[in-house]
Amino acid sequence: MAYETITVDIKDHVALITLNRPEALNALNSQLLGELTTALEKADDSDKVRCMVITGSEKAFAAGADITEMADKGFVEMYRQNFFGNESDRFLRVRKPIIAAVSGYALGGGCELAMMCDFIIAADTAKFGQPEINLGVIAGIGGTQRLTRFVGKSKSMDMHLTGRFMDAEEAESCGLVSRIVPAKKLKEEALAAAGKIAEKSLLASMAAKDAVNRSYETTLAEGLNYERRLFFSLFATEDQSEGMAAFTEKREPQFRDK
Ligand code: CO8
Repeated sequence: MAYETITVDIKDHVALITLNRPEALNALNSQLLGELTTALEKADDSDKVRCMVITGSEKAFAAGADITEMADKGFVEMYRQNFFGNESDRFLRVRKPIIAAVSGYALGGGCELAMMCDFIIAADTAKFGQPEINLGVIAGIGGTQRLTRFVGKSKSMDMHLTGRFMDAEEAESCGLVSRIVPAKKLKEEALAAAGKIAEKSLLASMAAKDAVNRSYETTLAEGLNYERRLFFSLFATEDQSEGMAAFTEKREPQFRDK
């Protein structure tokens, strides 16, 4: 399928998806979100892909939802269309790991998109923000919920109420991003992290993603129970036997996703 607003490169079991609307700083419109979720679903289904990386340009990961697409809409249209809702739901059903590699602006829907990924690697130039308040609205694809879970109530309120931006250092110190790398090395570092993930058993990495995400949805006792069941279930896989045999035989494991 030919995409117009993203590019997709698959190499060494990693799908690199690059947001590509430079004229609008990668602002998210329906077409881009549709293409992005379709590309992720295809990667999720493909035997050639074991991890995905979503990135933007040096100046912007994504500067938010496309304001020009939303400006003239009314409540009824937004509600009937479930604006961005279907794409968000499809995104969250992707089971393989997704890394956000963020350089420059990740604002509004761009910050929310990064937070929907499994973890964020930030360039030292990254700027995160939820500036929707300046437009007379609020975040709409998870910002008030996810940012609060990442950084706590006080900082989340600060970001949503003042619309201020957070730099990479602050984002790392409060747990929004997993690591900071020099901007010039962002793609290389994100692909290296994805490559590491791609070496593991896909069954185990999917289970790890599932279990960590469950921690946001349930009580500690239920989450621990869920984790234990997934842990036990991995003992039905050849990859568990292989991983543990390789350790005792002091060699690299050959995972076969079985
Ligand atoms: N939407 C549309 N176009 C945009 C957007 C955007 N979010 N951001 C930037 N652009 C466009 C600009 O209009 C400009 O286009 P043109 O050259 O045709 O005038 C081009 O990108 C370059 O931008 P600037 O000239 O403004 O670049 P600067 O370097 O001066 O500034 C900023 C960069 C600070 C990022 C600035 O562009 C800005 O403030 N952008 C808007 C940021 C923003 O408010 N984001 C939140 C949008 S609302 C949102 O995300 C809601 C998400 C929830 C949706 C939920 C649905 C259920």
